[in-house]
Amino acid sequence: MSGALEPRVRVLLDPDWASGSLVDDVRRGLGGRPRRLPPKWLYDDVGAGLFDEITRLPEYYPTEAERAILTAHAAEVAEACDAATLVELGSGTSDKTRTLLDAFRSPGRSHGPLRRFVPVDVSDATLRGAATMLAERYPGMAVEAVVGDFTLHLGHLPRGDRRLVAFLGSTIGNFYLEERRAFLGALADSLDTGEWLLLGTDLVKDVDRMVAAYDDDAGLTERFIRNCLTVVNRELGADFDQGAFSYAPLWDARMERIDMRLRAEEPSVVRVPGADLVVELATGEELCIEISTKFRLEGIATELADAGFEVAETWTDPAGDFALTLARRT
Ligand code: SAH
Ligand code: AVI
Repeated sequence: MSGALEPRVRVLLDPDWASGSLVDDVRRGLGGRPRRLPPKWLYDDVGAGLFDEITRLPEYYPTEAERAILTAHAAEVAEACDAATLVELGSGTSDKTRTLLDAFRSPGRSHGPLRRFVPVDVSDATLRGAATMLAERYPGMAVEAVVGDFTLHLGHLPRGDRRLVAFLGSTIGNFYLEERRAFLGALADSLDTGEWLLLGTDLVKDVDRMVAAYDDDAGLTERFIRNCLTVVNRELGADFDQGAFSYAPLWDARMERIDMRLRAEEPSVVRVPGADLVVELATGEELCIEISTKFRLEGIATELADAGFEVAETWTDPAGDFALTLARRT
């Protein structure tokens, strides 16, 4: 007998989410200007697998930088923070999170062991795999996974039990500025005074290193970004031709973000029957598939304060590539 509790999985996404909600995003995003898609559509099973491979690329430094911070400081986080429930937004494989869970489950922790872990992700299969693995690894801790969208479902997360919300990996950098403000505000609204946020953010650094992280030699990031066209083709019967687009990642120095685009190399007429849409693209026209904003420590503290959080502590890795910020809802 392992003593492991079966993970509970709550599904908040509608059964037709992959097609239904995508229709709205495609009409609004690809039908408008600039032509955009929300990054959640990058993470079907293929995309989730590609992201996992990206985290092991030599050029993609954020994952190991954040892991180094967690390894060095997870015990301090667990001591500083009296949470009994850990919620993880955009949890993916929850690989790095194990370091945090180990610290929160340590018998020496003065607040007592963490009782519950709530990973939240749109990627159903990845989430279920992680939840099963974690339930086995931490017998006695309840794992209550939520297949949900963190832009829609923050109000449906379990309440009480002094929560810490972890948002790791710099996934917050994938929001546009106005979306980030709205997200942080909604997150603050969903927390009670005194509850906690642990936020991972990639920091501004040498431009060549940042660009290389999104333009890797193995071409995995390009495949990851292109995968969203495959998703729209499959779910909405669109006829995007991958060969008509080139991958164009660039550093936007004004907004301090990497901008991952697909550029039409020839005039294209793309039909998206499932969204009742025809997209006409001229040569050189771009689809903005994902941004990855890079941060500065002062900016993080200001944005958190504006949203209703007070920074308790910020840690960086020795190279100063990445930051982890523990903040409290005021
Ligand atoms: N936290 C992990 C994974 C980051 S990748 C890490 O640090 O490595 C981003 C994750 O967020 C993916 O697992 C993706 O499926 C998930 N995701 C993206 N948009 C989402 C949304 N709107 N709601 C919930 N999960 C989302
Ligand atoms: C999940 N997110 C923080 C990744 C990033 O670095 O912005 C997604 C990614 N896109 C391309 N490579 C990685």
